[in-house]
Amino acid sequence: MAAGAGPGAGGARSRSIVVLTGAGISVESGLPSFRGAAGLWQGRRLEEVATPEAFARQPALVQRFYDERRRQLLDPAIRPNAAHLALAELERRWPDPVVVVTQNIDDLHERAGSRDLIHMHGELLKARCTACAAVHGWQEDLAGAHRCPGCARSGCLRPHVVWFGEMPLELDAIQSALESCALFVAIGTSGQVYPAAGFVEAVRGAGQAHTIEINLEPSAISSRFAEHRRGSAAALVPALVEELLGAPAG
Ligand code: BJW
Repeated sequence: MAAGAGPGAGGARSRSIVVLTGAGISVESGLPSFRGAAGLWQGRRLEEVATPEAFARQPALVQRFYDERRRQLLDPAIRPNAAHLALAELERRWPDPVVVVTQNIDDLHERAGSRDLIHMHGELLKARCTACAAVHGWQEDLAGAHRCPGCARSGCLRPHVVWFGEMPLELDAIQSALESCALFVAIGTSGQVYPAAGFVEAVRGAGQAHTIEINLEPSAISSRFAEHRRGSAAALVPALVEELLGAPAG
């Protein structure tokens, strides 16, 4: 059980919750993970397409990778699953902040209703101008000639995502949420990509928070968590949320 994280537990201490999500939470919505059997794209490893160097070398190929994923995300069949919905319900009903830090670039958390949400690796439905740095909502393919709606230069738009070697977004806000939380839950992430893989260590270093990993299988950092729940996110996250919301106050 999530020690100290039940409503009312811990006296005046914050009972805020930080949830880190990875590709595994969206698998049951129909979006593939990166490192599973189906996680390759045209026989390429993610590291071959998700770097600034790859984009400089083969921009059309990298744009195509994201264009395909954007089209898939916009397919009406892709919808938030029970895990996304349960986290949104937790945020609505929990008396203290519930911050979802997602490594995912899909928009399934916001569609489910999460509002206190950080997309640390960017968002697929946004494009960024490499000339003026403006970020724009974007639903079309980026391959081909587009003008930046801000500065009107053409050929400067790239997906608003964080590639290997680039700085993840909102790290200061994430760090302060990690330092003050009473419960940290990591859902569906392989623990192979930093700095996200180091968050559990930051939480442990800060003191009192309970830590839970939810995953089909042990991740690369499982040993750093106090509690492990093995199984699918769509089954286990609603169960955890029900447990938390049902915990007696006081
Ligand atoms: C289920 C499930 C179900 C399946 N239910 N579970 C320290 C040590 C070593 C290296 C580094 C280090 N610090 C930095 C680095 C370098 C690098 C890095 O980590 N490299 C590693 C490969 C070693 N990191 C970076 O370059 C980062 N930048 C950076 O560090 O800047 C400098 C800095 C320094 C100091 C402090 C702060 C910053 C940037 C990383 C950017 C990652 N970008 C990508 C692409 C984003 C765009 C896109 O989506 O295309 O982000 S890579 C890719 O991996 C994507 C994901 O968000 C990320 C993590 O993947 P995730 O979510 O874990 O997915 P999977 O597929 O790996 O795992 C799925 C899991 O779900 C599995 O465990 C399944 O079992 C499980 N699962 N179905 C429950 N139904």
